[in-house]
Amino acid sequence: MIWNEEFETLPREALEALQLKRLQATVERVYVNVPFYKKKFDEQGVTPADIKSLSDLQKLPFTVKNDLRDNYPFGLFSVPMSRVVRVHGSSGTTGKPIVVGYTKRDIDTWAELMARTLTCAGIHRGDIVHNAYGYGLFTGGLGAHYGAEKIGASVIPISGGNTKRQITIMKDFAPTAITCTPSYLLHLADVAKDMGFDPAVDFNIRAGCFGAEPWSEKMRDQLEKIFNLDAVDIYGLTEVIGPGVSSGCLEAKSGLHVFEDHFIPEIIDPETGEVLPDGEKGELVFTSITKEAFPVIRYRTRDITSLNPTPCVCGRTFKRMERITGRSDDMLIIRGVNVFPSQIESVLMDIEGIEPHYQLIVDREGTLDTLEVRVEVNEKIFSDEVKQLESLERKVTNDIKETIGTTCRCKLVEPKSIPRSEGKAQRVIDKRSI
Ligand code: DLL
Repeated sequence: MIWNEEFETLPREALEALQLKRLQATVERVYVNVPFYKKKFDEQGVTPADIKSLSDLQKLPFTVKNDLRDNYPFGLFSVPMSRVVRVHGSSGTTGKPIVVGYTKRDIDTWAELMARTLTCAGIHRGDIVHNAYGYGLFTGGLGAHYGAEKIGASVIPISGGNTKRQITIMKDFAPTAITCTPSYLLHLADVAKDMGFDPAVDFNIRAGCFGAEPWSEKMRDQLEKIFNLDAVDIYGLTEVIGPGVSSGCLEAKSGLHVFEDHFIPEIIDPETGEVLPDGEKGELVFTSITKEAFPVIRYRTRDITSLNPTPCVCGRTFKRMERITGRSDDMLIIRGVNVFPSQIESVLMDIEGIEPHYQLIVDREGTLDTLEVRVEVNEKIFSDEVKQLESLERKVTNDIKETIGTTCRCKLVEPKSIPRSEGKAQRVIDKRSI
């Protein structure tokens, strides 16, 4: 099922005409209302009147996260505070959070986009949605909440944390759908098992929208099996709106449809800023074309993916972005080799006896980078003979070397010894930067 048939299946030509109209209005809006954009456009020698076609977007300068920090907290808002009905933010790893604002219409737009997203995952009126994304400044909780209400589902606004209570509620309220980070779903499964439940049998959940962090196809298979549900990948970021920027679909489970009537995606070479053709991998850039309070122009997400314009079996005409392999700032460079944590995850998920809980510890010995892969094994293997553990460690090391081309040290650890997350998992500890 498609939530908004009219827009989600627009033929390309009509979609592009709509995008151009909306882009022109947005560029005009920020030029007039946000001194930061006016200054940047003036420096680049471009005015709103220069945007005559979609390809003219390339004349506009990029916006980066530091621009948001420099204008903290409300400097990039393009409406007066009296029209802002909500703010959200994201903390990131350094310094102050970045702050974004929404008008009443922006909140409605966002609810519409999340209604589309939930529908993409096969969630409808009549479903009971266990919403375990965090409520608060983070966009996950309230984003999914408004979308679920819009489609007429019954929302359990459980937020993250207090995991045992979540399991009891999952049993008693019998939700049919769940929304949370993939790593939290894993944690929910473990706690449920500890409490004596089999998530595939004892719960009623058949669908879920998972995102906010990178996860692999292998992890999808595993989560689907553990809970006996269909798992759809959903993507978004605070700066652009929150979740609801793109969504996988139940029919194809291959790539995420970018809601292009609201956001124009581009893929650029992160080094040169040059726009790359569809199919090529690079950094994802978004321009929002309907937002009022906090439009962004050519915002560099740092997320690495490619765009696929081929039609999808689900009937949606929007381009699909490939599953995010990682952020360019999460990409580890180990002795000159580029490594994404999700590549290592894929290798680990293929090995019998290995649990999907891992952490990568990067350090430096002298001038040499070191990578330690700490990963849990199941109870049975852990209590096996030392020899068995050693041979499994060798297998992990070899498989990783074969896939990513770099040598790591593998440390198999006891079940439940890697810290669990209630939101985004911390997969990498890079001691080189401490
Ligand atoms: O994580 C918004 C969100 C909430 C998305 C709930 C999906 C579900 P931020 O906290 O600003 O916003 O983090 C955005 O998270 O730039 C990506 O690096 C990463 N990310 C989000 N979704 C995915 C995904 C929310 N499906 C940053 N796959 C983004 C991989 C993702 N990475």
